[in-house]
Amino acid sequence: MNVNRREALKSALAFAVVPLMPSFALAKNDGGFFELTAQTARKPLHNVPDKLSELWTYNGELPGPKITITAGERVKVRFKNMLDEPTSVHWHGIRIDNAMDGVAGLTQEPVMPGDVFDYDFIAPDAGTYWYHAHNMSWNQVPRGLAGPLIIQDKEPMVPDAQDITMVLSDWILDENGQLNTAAFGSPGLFSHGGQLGNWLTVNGVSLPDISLTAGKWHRLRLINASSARVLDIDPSRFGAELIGYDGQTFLKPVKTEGPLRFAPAQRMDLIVKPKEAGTVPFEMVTGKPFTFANFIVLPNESVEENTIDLPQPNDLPLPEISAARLLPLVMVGGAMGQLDQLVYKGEELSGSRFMETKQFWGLNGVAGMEMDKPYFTAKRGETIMLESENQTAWPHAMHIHGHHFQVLEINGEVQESHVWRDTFLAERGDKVRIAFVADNPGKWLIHCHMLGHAASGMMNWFEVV
Ligand SMILES: [Cu+2]
Repeated sequence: MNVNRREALKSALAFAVVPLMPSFALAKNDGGFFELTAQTARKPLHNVPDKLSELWTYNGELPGPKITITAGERVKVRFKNMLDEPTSVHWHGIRIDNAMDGVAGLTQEPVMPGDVFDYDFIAPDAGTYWYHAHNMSWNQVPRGLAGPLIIQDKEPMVPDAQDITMVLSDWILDENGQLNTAAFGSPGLFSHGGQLGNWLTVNGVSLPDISLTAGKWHRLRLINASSARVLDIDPSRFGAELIGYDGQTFLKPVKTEGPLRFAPAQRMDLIVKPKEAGTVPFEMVTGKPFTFANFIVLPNESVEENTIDLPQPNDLPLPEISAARLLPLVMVGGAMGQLDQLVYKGEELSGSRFMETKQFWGLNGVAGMEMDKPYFTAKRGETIMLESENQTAWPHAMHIHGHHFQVLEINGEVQESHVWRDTFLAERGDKVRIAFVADNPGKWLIHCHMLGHAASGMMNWFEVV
């Protein structure tokens, strides 16, 4: 982000009316279905008037409308595709019925232009989740096809007004501040860090003000909807404490120190009770802190209790470590990596074949997936332990569909708290050991959530029978 443009943006913002928080909740129709339509819409990404971008949206909104439902309830969504390209909707992080997982080509046929598909599933676990396109994700998500899915606790910990969802997105903008779709799918981006944007928004707005009230507890639900950018967020800089990751709340709040790496697709739940009125920046703290939203703390006479009870954690199946099947998950490839060690559709890739196939990454030496050859097949109820090793020069955010897993060890260090995740970040050289109970029957993806990496090889599937 160049400084001049930022200055220009600031002066433009001084005259723009910035909504405190867009209202983007979704209502149900008579049949109990939420109506969700993929459609184009022209929106500003940078809030400079006249510089609109043609985006692909859900219901013309950015991000997609917030779908809120209570844990254990049925989610019914009538999805209509009004785009010119087939698409599908994935409900990220939900331990969902396989047929509803929304993976075009694996769990369903893509929804063709003009067609309708009914998603109908039980959302068993409370927490912060999101939904996004899962057909050519590398092209569809960074055009805007993503939205929040909030599974509310049966007894919400704070009132609605203090329960704040923040969808963090980065965008690839050109020098005019418009979406630069010409850069999408470039082999250069795919083979390096992925499609990194150069502009950040919160809930689709550049540098929004988000109102909090002094003396009151707020829950902040952060969703990293970026295509590849790992954000560094430091909750201690604005007095917040961490209460959960990827939809799963902890037993008690954790005071963190310094930046937390926040990978694409991950969620971070925080609580904060601001002491006094004022403006507090919300920053990305990679290098020099960069403010991309401001908390406007409003004055208030009364002060709530010093502590707040966290919701009951979800009841997830505990891995049986002694009986676990250990499998390797070796990430290879990419620029400055082991490109010569990849096999794609049974053929060893070399030389010009990388550019022809656009496959640059692999898991266990294999680029992409073969429909007749799962990475592994698990017996329902079996504990699977994955020993991942990132042998590439780049970070990867590995997502497992349909299951949550516990992070057991990072670089040989046993993780005492065994945090639940659905997406884990593996930095260059990292060895991460995770375990989960494969208890959800069906065909499930495991892939990097740097969407360009997934499209260029870092994707496979497993089956639970
Ligand atoms: Cu990756």
